[in-house]
Amino acid sequence: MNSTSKSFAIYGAEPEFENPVAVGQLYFPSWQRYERAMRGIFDRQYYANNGPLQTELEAKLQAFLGVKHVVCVTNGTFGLIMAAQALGLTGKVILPSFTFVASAQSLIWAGIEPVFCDVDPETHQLDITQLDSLIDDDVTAIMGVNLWGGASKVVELEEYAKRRGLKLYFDSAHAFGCEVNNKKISGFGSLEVFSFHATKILSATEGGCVCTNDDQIAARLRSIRPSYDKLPGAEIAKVANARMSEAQAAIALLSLEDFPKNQKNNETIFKCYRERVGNIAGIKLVEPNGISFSNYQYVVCEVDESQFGLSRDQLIKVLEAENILARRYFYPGTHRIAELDKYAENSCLPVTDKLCASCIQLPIGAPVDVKSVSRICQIIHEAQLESVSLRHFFDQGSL
Ligand code: T4K
Repeated sequence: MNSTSKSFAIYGAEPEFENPVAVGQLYFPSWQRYERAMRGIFDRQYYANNGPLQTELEAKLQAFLGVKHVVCVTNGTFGLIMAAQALGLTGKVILPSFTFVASAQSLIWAGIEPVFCDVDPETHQLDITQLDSLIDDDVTAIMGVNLWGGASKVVELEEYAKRRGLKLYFDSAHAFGCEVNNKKISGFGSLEVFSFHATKILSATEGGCVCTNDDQIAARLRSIRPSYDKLPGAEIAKVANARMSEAQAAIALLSLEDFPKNQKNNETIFKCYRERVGNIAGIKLVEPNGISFSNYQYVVCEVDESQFGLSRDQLIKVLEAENILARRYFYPGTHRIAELDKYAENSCLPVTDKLCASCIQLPIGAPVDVKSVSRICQIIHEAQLESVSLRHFFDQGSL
């Protein structure tokens, strides 16, 4: 791509990438390994419900994460819904609004009122200094969310929750494999929930797990999951079918085996973005923070419109035309989503609002290599250099 404005695909030129480049890990094992795993399922004639692959996966995850119990489930959202039930939550739960909608929706499914907390402008993680002002007699728990391959202040949150007599758990959908003070995220708070969606570093295509060191919570989770078990000492009011299939577990086992390779590759790609976008005016790369080891699964940048010359949404349109499927995570902010907005009438979330209007997620994982990162960053750089004419193009309503 040369530096003249005419070469942008949004003006009608050929897109930079022939095929769409998605965000997300999008792990696909070799066909041979996949076939071998599926053949085992066919030989055993066993598809789901505590199958041998799910059992093997749970044991391997327990060892990898250094946590006593791993309960694999259909997806991360169901893990969060089950978490609320297993913890016996009632009343209200405080959580950041700057997260995927599933975090708050899990509370609605559990009949709990979400209380939205703002986030730290630098780290994007829950702002612990705001908690005091949000707690009333109905608040029973805090749900921390560990974002962008980083972590919220998990140790401080544990101390805080203990002092205030609140339960604490984490939506760690983005944090698989990350470490805080050289300890794997998995055992902070009463429990932690991971997502194994295809866009995550550990993929089961769809899937997730709940981790806990608490025997009773684990028994409750295992009672809820198959929709009928009543394990001793695990009284629960509601059950659900959240079983993980053997096909999901098969992919997850391969993905776990390849975690070191995928993490390393992400780290290399992330460093390449760091070098390339560092010099572009108005683009600030968010570093994974609060961790001693990151999965580097997310490349998130803040776009400062006044410096960059284009808004975040205009940049996304430029990239989309080039077949780069950058995303505005999280938009519009959980507290602005219909039916959840009613819980935010008295909330004050200026940082969340700013981030929801300015954050862009760029591709990482299997869809990109170092060479394509250079091409993506070059387009962003040229969009900045050509921002006046591109803005004129947008202002004229040409799109
Ligand atoms: N908490 C947090 C903080 C989360 O981020 C999430 C999920 C959850 C809880 C809930 O966990 P899950 O119930 O999902 O396990 C995606 C994912 O669906 C979702 O897992 C993720 N977070 C969320 C942030 O993003 P979408 O709707 O953007 O995903 P989707 O299907 O459009 O895929 C993204 C891109 O990847 C698209 O361009 C298409 C492409 N793609 C996707 C798949 C699945 C492929 O090219 N191939 C594929 O196989 O939500």
